[in-house]
Formats: sequence, structure tokens, C-alpha cells
Amino acid sequence: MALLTPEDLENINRQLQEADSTVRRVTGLDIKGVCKDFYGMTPCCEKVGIVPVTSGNGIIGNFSGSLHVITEYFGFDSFVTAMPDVSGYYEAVRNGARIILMADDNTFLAHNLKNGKIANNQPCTGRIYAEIASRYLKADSKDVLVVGLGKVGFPGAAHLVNKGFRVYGYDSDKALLEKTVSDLGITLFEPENPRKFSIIFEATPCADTVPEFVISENCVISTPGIPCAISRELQEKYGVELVMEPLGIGTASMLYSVL
Ligand code: NAD
Ligand code: 2YH
Repeated sequence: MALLTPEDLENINRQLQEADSTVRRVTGLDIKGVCKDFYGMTPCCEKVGIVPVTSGNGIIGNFSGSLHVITEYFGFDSFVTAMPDVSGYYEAVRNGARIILMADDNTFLAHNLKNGKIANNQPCTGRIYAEIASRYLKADSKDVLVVGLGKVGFPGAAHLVNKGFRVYGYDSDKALLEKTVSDLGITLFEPENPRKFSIIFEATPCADTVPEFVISENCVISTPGIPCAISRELQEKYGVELVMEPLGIGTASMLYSVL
């Protein structure tokens, strides 16, 4: 399980603003607009309590602070509890939180205490990055390459299938790839038969996972994966629209999904 680092989260506000401009160029809507359209909901006055969690590898510097910045960026009233863990949860509820955000090393959840809805970061992140990719205004076809079919990539790929896209899947784990191809009814992408795509969705914990031979001029690569799926050099060479941000887009998706 890849953990975020404080360095990933530096200048989260700037990272979010940059991602928002890219999402606007790619889809014609900002992140809020995509979430509102996708989930059919708008935040009203939900107060969000962010609870730091010390278990496992412990508190990640900048994590709760970044969630505070992110929730406010998307128009939610939020606060970080002074206490962590169970005491923090108690504090959040006592201070009027209606949505709780908290993460340990394995699970990052949003729980709406009013309506009982609960969301997990990985599928919410997969779906929103896939949704952004699917809305690419300059796409030349409904063919999408998905690289990485794990906890984030699988739900993203499933979402694209449900939206009627022709999904080509690739994962370095051959057994998982074959099972996913069969479960989702997608096409196995074989690097031996290279072709180019104008829409690519990537969700792996590795760098440089999108090879040059699949990148078409001005394609979109929508990728929650950390580190980045392509080099700066390839991004510039092909004028790639890169949608990539370490925490905010996925968190927005979680929050909208529990409204
Ligand atoms: P996971 O381990 O469940 O899945 C990753 C998949 O990528 C695996 O199936 C693995 O076999 C595959 N893979 C690894 N190297 C590959 C390569 N070179 N080519 C093709 N496939 C490869 O992980 P996950 O939970 O799905 O997370 C994926 C990434 O997304 C991680 O980097 C995680 O930190 C990141 N993430 C980001 C956000 C965000 O908001 N930006 C949110 C959640 C997760
Ligand atoms: O980064 C993580 C894990 N990768 C789970 C998220 C799933 N994408 N967890 C964050 C841990 C935060 C820590 N416990 C804190 O500061 O509260």
C-alpha cells in the first residue's frame, strides 16, 4: 500500500488550482462541475470533521491540513480535530460534524452521519479520474487505454465500460490482467501490437508506465497514480493534457458521493 508523503502534499492549494484549470480545458467544466454532474448533488451546509489517525505508520505531515484546504476549496465548512483517533471522532461529532473524513494506512473514508452514506477513497478516485478522461472534448474515438487495474484502476475501468467506452486494459500482473479482462469484458492491451490513444487513464504506483508508442498528439492522461505516469519530456513532446493531483480530486469525489 503506497502511502502519501508530506512532500506529495506541498502547496496543495496550488496543485488543486492547476488541476482545476486542466480539468476545465479537458472537459469544459471545473472539478466541482464534473462532481455535481456525475453525482447529481450539490453541497449545502454539511460541516466536515477531519480526524487525524495515529495507527500503523501514524500521522502524515500535511495530510489533515491538506484535507482542510481541499474541503474548503470545494465549498465545505470544515475543521481538523485537536485530538486524534477515537477522542478525535468524539470531538468531531460533538462539534457538529455531519461528514467525517479519516484515514489509516489502508482505508481513507468519508462517512455522512446524517444519511448513513459511506465512501472509500480508492473507488471514488478511480471513478472520478475515469469520468474526467471520458469527457475529453478533443477525443478522437471512444477507445480508452487503462494502465493499472488495481483498487483504483478497476472501478475506473468498470465505470468506462458502463459508459459505453471500448476499454483496452493493461497491468503488469498477468493473472490479474487476465481475470479483469474476463470479468469486465474488456480488450487485453498487448504492447507487442502497439497503437495510439487519445484517452488514457492510469492508476499505478510506478513512474513512466505509459510508453511513448501509445501517446497520441494532444491526448489526455488522467492519472491519480503517484509518481507520475509519464516524463515531463514526453508530456511536452506530445502536448499531453495531464490530469494529476495527489489528494483533492479523489476527496471531492468521496464528499459528493456521500451527499
Ligand atoms: P493497487 O496496488 O491496488 O493497484 C496498482 C496496480 O498497478 C496493480 O494491479 C499493479 O499490478 C499495477 N502496476 C504496477 N506497476 C505497473 C506497471 N509498470 N504497468 C502496469 N501496471 C502496473 O494500487 P491502487 O490502490 O489502485 O493505487 C494506485 C495508485 O493510485 C497508487 O500510486 C496510489 O497511491 C494512487 N492513489 C492516488 C490517489 C489520488 O487522489 N491521487 C488516491 C488513491 C490512490
Ligand atoms: O495515504 C493513505 C493510504 N494510502 C490510504 C489511502 C487510500 N488511498 N492513508 C493516509 C493516512 C493518514 C494518516 N493516518 C493521518 O495523518 O491521519
